[in-house]
Amino acid sequence: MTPVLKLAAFAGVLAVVFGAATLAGAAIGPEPEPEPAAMRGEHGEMPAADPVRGLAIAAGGLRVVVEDPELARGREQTLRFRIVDERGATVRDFDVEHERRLHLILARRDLTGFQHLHPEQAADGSWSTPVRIDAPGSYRLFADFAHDGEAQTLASDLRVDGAADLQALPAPARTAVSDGGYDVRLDAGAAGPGEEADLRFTITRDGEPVRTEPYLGAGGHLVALREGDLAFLHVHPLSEESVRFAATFPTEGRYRLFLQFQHDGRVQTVAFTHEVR
Ligand SMILES: [Cu+2]
Repeated sequence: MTPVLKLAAFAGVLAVVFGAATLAGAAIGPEPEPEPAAMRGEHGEMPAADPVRGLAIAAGGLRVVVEDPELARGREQTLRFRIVDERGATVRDFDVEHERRLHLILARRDLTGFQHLHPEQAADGSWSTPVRIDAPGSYRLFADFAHDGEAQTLASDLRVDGAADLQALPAPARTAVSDGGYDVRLDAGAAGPGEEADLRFTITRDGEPVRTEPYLGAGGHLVALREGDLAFLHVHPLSEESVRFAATFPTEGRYRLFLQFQHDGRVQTVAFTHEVR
C-alpha cells in the first residue's frame, strides 16, 4: 500500500471513531455523561450513534458465520468462518487495511488469552487459520476488516469446553512485561470518556531503549477491549517510528490494552489495564 493510501485508510478509521464521538459530544454538551448513546437514542433525543464496534454478529448488511464455534482444548485445529451479505452470499472482496485484508482477534471473556491472527482466504471467500487454545471458557472472535471502503468489526462467540478458571482483571498499571521479556511503560495522560487519549508506550530491554521494527506498516498495533462487554477499539500509531496512538474511549470504565510490536524479527505482546473516568 502506498503511504498516501495508508494514510487515507487510517484517516477513515479515525473518522469513524471521532465521528461517533463528535455526535455523542454534540448531544450531551461539554460535560460527559456515563449513559451510553444507544440509550439516549431510544428516547428520540438524538440519532442512535454507535461509538463502539465489535458487539454484534451482524452490522452494516454483513454477518460473520463461524463454521464450528466449538473448539477442542489444547491442540491445534482449523478455525473457519465467512463474512456473508444480507442474502447469505459469501463476501470475497476486502480492502487491505494495515497490510492485511482481515485481522482476527480472539480473547476470552475475562480478557485473557489474547490472540491476533491473519487467516487465509480460500477461492470461495471463506477464511481459515490454524488456532490453538489451551484454557477452557467462552471466547470472543473479532473479524476486523473493511469492505467497500467501510470498516467493520463483527464478533461471535467461541466455546472451549472444560472448567474455566476465570480471572479478575488486573488492576490498572503503567508498566508491564511482554511475553518475550521486554519492559513497557504506558503514559496515557488523563483523557476522559469521549476525549482523545494520547497513548505513548516506551519499550526497554535490560534498561536499554528499544527501537521497534515496522509491524503491519506501523510502529505497533493496539487493540483495546472494554471490560464488561468486550467492545472493541482498534487504533494505530500516527507514525511508523513511534509507538504512540490516539484513541477515543467512548465511556468511563476499564479497558484492556493489547499492544503488539516487533523487535529482532519477533512480535511481542503486552497487556495493560487502563482506567477511563
Ligand atoms: Cu492483524
